[in-house]
Amino acid sequence: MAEGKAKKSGYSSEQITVLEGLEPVRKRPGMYIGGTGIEGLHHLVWEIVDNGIDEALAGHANRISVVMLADGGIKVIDNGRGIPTDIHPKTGKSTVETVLTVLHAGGKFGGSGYKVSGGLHGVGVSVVNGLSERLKVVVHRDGKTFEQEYAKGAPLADLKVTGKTDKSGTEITFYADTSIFESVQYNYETILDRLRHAAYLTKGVHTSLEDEATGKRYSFYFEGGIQSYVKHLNVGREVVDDDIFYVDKTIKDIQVEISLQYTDAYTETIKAFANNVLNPDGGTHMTGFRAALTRVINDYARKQGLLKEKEENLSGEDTREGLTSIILVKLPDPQFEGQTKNKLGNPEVRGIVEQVLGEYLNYYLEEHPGVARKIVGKALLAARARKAARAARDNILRKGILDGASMPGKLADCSNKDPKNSELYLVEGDSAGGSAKSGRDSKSQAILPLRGKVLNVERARLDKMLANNEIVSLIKALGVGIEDSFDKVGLRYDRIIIMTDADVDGSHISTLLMTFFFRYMKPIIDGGHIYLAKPPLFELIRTGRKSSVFIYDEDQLDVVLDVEIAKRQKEGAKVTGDAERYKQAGFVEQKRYKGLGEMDADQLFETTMNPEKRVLVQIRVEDAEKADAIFNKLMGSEVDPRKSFIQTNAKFVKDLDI
Ligand code: 0RA
Repeated sequence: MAEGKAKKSGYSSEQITVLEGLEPVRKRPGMYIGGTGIEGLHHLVWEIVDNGIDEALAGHANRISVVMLADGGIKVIDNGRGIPTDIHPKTGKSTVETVLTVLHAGGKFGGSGYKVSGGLHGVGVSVVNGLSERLKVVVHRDGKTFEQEYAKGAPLADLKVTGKTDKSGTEITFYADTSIFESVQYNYETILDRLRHAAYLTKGVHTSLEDEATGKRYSFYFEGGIQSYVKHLNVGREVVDDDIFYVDKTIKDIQVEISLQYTDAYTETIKAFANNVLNPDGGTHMTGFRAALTRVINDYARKQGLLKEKEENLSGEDTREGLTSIILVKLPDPQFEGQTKNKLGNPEVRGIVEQVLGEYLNYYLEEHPGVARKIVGKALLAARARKAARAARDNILRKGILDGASMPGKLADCSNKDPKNSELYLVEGDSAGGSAKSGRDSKSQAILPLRGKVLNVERARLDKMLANNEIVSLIKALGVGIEDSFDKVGLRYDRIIIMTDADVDGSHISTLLMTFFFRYMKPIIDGGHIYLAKPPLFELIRTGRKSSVFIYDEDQLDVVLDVEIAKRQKEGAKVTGDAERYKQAGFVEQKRYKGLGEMDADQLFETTMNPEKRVLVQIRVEDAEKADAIFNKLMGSEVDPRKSFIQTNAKFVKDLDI
């Protein structure tokens, strides 16, 4: 256990604040778990797991296991202290029953009890009980095993001793209420991801997941905690040095853990957590981190004469180029800000993080002069490139290339000038671009063909990007400018639709475009303006082209063939089992489309561009963020992870013909 973490427990039953019954939870589940969809359902699991994590953080548990039971239930086991079993003075019931039936009676809201997991969850195990058809709790404590069962939050009997034990801990099995949740189907990967995270963020904890139905199981333990996390994030990237900086220090009840390592990437990956909850919008811990990093690297560079007296300081951005870091703070009373509570607000955290990183990073650089020189060298290069990029951009802006007055030659614009009724297709290749131009609805649909591999956004700096015609055409066509001159208000199209072949190059180009939008035009993604077009994968041809059926994915192919075969059988047609499935279904041909180029202009419009029939997939920020991560992996300078990545990653590689 790290210093300062294992507080004296000092828990007693009176500390548990009793609020109210569980009725409100069943009436308005959304208030407690966000909703009754798949996310709300998983929230039940997080709630119990987080209680186990709290035990681990308080130094009393090191193992948390989740089992997806074959009968649909979820069982969560921890080896913590076990929920106290004594009679609670306020309720006259056991503390177990109190914790499970009284809202906010987790023992963690009354002040001095140590509560770490914070933020949006931490609503209490009673919420899970209230939303479960059945729940069973088993507690191992003081040499005895206790059990109690509930239905819809109400105890079926008192807590009973059922045996002797030398273990301690809590086991909770619950069956989410099917009359409340839209579905009670849990997702293995989602739970696994959460448990992986928990193991990274809680040093010394083992987490595991088992799915009884499939027999799959997996467990996590990361000796290095967030150091292992940084290592994991940098798989596939060339690191500046193998050594990973790490500090764990507690000042005034605030524990600060930071791990960092530089890579040759041009982007930064910095994740800040408060009490194990990710804060996507940063906050006071992030601010303190940045301040310390900039200061320490500049001071070191000056002291070593790597930065001359007359040279200006390295900017914060320069010092973060290629940086991968995890910042984890733990504090008794986290405050979250902003509409989505995505930002840590506690003002005292800033100075403490700055102090801890300032002091220890400085030691680190002094003790690792080789690493330090490489880090400073990289920041100096970043500064130089930033200046060059600015000069190149200013040059381009001066020439008015991006000013929107002139449209790129390759753009076939739509006649409609109102963005609301305009959309832009970004089409892979000049030939598909040609078909799209002749097939489109020219009133509302504009076409911009993009030739070949657009450009490697990872390696390319803004100056190089602006030297690329395709990118300049794109920026001009959109009318929003770039970087300092970026303004979403100028956006000339309401929908920007990426249309590529369903093959390696196509997925590469769409990943790349999404990465470009993510890095340089995020507000456009936030606004929901970016889409992927889905061209058909198959055409089922009947005699006479008119009655063709276009199919967009393998599942749909199965369904359509099943339906058609059943229909024909019902109509009494002879269906021979040996024939190909499409023949059984009464088609003469099943044609596979490998690319947009195989369709003529009319077909392309009908299958992929016609607003009445086409399939569009809206790109959300999470998708673009994933694209960005995939991009980093694909562009990483090491070959092996790239190869294994392509072999194991389904989504983008699914329809590829490799
Ligand atoms: C109330 C007080 C204490 C621990 C817990 C609840 C507790 C709850 C859960 C739920 C799942 N696993 C859990 N483990 C512990 C403090 C215990 C003490 O003072 O001994």
